Amino acid sequence: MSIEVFLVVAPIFAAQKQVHRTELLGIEYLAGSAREAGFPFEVWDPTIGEGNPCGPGRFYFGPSDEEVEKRLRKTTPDILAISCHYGFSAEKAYSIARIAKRVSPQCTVIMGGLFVSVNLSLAMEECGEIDYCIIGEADSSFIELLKCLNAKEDASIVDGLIYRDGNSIHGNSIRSNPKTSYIDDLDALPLPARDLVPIDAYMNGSKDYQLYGLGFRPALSLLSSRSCPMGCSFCNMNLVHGKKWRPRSVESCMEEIEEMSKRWNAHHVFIMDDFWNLKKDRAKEFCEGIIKRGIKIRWNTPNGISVKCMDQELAQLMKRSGCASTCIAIESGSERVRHEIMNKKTYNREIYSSIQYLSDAEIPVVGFVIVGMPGETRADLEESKKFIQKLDLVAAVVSFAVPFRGTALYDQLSASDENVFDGSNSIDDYKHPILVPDDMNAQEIIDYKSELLGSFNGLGILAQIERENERQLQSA
Ligand code: B12
Ligand code: SF4
Repeated sequence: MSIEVFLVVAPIFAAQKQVHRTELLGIEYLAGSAREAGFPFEVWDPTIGEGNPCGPGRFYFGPSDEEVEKRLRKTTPDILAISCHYGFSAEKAYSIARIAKRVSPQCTVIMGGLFVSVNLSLAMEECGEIDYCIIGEADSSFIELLKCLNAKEDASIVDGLIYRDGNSIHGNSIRSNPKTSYIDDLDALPLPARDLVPIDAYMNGSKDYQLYGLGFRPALSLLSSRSCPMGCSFCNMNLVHGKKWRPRSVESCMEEIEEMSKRWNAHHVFIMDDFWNLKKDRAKEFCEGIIKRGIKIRWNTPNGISVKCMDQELAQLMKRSGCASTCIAIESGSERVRHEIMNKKTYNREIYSSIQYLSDAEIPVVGFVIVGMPGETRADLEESKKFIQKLDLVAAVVSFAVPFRGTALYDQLSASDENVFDGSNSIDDYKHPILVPDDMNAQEIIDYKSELLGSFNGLGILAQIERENERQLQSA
């Protein structure tokens, strides 16, 4: 008999009672690999549903301690796996680990996700009840650890594993193996195990996740490649997925999309890649695949696509294959800010022409913009605004810069201030400017953001397009 795994999604906090939902691909991938290796796997996502008020303008999405205890007494797992991405979830994740050990001291607690990948041994230092952590992409390493635990063998050779020397719960000697290997052949992984998660809640919950008015429903998410080689100074995605872009074959993506449509009756696919169009020819093949197979699906790219790899042919193929809208990572309309501050080597002409190709293909474009990077000046922001306002966008999504741990931005700021606020208390943190240019004040940057947001009135247009697309899908 194999050991049984119970995976819990760490609770989250938000400023509103309802948060947008999409499926959690990382967990579905882990569940698929565990099943293939023969380990019974159960998932509990207690963040689904409405949040409970927990302070002024603050809502908690997660279970009470009593609910956790009840659930763990009922499930009695051999392994409690906790998925924790965000700093604001960590304390609650620790509480779940503590309850698990109280209910069943022999239960092994494993934590993974972005939080561990960024903070390494911190979770095990702060919570003695966590036995192991795994850094980064864990599809292989998690299964290796399960195999070792199942066979009661030494696990200390597992790539990216953080463990306690001597296996004492409160042992101080924490060791860690660096994360060195990433999965090159993504086609070899089982498809995300959508049947092991509350998929209806994710598919229909996406109605709240309108992605700036662009999401249809029911919707599922696809990861056609992992990682991105760009290295922007504000991004820490590579701590989970490494720096090398790794694509799946177009064939395998088409099989998954077909399954999404036929088995799950999805009407829409969110392409969640970090750099979907890194190889232009592959992106074209991807669109042609949908067209040739006649898959009736709409799709979009909520994570943004790159302006570096776009041309007229690709934009036209995107449209013909059902691309309903797209987000473009502009970040700043000032080349100086992008190149010297953000380490983003894109050019204004690339931004301009990509948006033109997409608009000509009648694909609505939303632009992502970040404001308040250290070293950015009022003049940069003015230049940026002028450039962005001239672009053919239906909407702009303007975010205040956040120095996430593990980014070059965080390292730069922490070199002179050891208490850099990394925005890890709550999602609400991202709603206020954390960094303000030297020659501006916080209110000015808030006003700047509002003005830029107000420059485009496309959300109404997007809602109309959404209704029209749904009508077409239903009559198809
Ligand atoms: C899809 C996505 C979302 C989705 C779903 C999030 C989720 N929980 O999966 C939604 C839209 C909800 C979302 C929201 C947000 N997101 Co988000 N999101 C992503 C994105 C683009 C992809 C995640 C993904 O599916 N990856 C693919 C899978 C395969 O990887 P994975 O989930 O990391 O899982 C692997 C490992 O982490 C590990 N693992 C995961 N769980 C476990 C558990 C165990 C036990 C083990 C051993 C291993 C393990 O193994 C998995 C398989 O290899 C990432 C960027 C990225 N590329 O990672 C940003 C990212 C994680 N998000 C980010 C942010 C900031 C947010 C928001 C705070 C944005 C906002 N301002 O509101 C919100 C808050 C989320 C919330 N409400 O909790 C930042 C995080 C930065 C940080 N904090 O350091 C990222 C890195 C984007 C970026 N470039 O800045 N997000
Ligand atoms: S292009 Fe996007 S995913 Fe790649 S490093 Fe920059 S922000 Fe991160």
